[in-house]
Amino acid sequence: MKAHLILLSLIAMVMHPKLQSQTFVPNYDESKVPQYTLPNPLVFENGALVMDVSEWEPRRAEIIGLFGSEMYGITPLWTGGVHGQIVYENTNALGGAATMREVKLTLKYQRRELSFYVLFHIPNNRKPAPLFLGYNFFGNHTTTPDTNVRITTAWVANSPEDGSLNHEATAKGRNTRAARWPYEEIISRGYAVATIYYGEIDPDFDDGFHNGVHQLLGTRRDSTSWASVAAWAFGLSRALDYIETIDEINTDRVAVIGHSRLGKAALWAGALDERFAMVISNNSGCGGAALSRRQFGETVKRINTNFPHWFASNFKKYNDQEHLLPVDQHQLLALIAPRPLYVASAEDDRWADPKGEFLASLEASKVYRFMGLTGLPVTSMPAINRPVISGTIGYHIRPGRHEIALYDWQQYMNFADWHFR
Ligand code: GTR
Repeated sequence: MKAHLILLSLIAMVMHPKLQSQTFVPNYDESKVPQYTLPNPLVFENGALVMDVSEWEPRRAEIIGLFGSEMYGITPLWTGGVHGQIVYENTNALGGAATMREVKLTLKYQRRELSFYVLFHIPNNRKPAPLFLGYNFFGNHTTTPDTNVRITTAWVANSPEDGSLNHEATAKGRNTRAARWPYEEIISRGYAVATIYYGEIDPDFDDGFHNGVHQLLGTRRDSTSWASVAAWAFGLSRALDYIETIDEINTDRVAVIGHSRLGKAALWAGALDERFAMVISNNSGCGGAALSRRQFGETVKRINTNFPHWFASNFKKYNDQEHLLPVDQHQLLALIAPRPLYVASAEDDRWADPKGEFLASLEASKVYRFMGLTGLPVTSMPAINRPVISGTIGYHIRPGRHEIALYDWQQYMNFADWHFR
């Protein structure tokens, strides 16, 4: 009996996700990448070829359906309202170069409401201005020294350096993430920029979908219901609903941008919502721009174990079974076509699989070329610090770690100058 119990507790220990993640050894050896065949974005599920550009739309819908049911979950149709209220404005920000504005957006659906805050910087000398829209990780107040910018009251990940303890943000976090938001540089180049704290849309823990937009829309979790990445993507579209009403913004020139998990959200937002004129993925990795089938660095099983709320529960079917996935991430990138797309990697960010991000971009190029566009204008991975910006798909790999740096922003603005000229 005793031996029985010991055996049972041993099995329970081995099955425990924490322990499993401790024993996970990521593959960083290119020679150990398995052989794989990628699904062809230009072949329908019934095997028929996509013959001309007019057939891309139905094929695109098919791919969106597969990503929805098998990976990100299916985003419900939005029939609610979006109401904006300016809560703070400084028309003389950044030495007079910009108007800084904080807007409280309230989503109304049936009798429920959810509010979140968008922090804008808009150049005073260029109107309407093209805009970069992206989430931040620790609250809008962490992107600026301005003490008028509200400290988020939403759940935040604990991060002593960002002043967040017990899942609450504090004034200590003010300006800690300014390096990720080079406002002065962005404004001086004639772009507007807007950011939102992602946790106000859906808190980043496994809450059984009882908070954020899941709660707003009354979602019950089942195998295909939209999970957190999809919820964050949805929030970007609702912010765009409001942005479209602002005269100072050129609403045909809105780029959606995101780093890491927020890069995954930016890609899915850009895939679903064609109003985004450009999509930028910074180190988005597994579940973002990197090919799942390579199993290099973070894998499907590892991401589903560590972050069980990011993807639809159906995605767990593909733990250690990447070859069975009906889609891979090059198809996510292809959904952006014909709009410009930029994918960026960092040399030391092996966890996000830089090569897998590059190869997905290269494969997605086939759809761009099918449309008569260049896609990625190179066939092999560019050297470090040799950004490729002259195609419809841009790519760079820079030295250093998993981060969004000024260098990355500079390339995105060069790419935007090229396409938004
Ligand atoms: C990691 C996760 C990545 C990436 C990253 C981030 O822990 O494994 O997929 O999303 O977090 O968002 O910083």
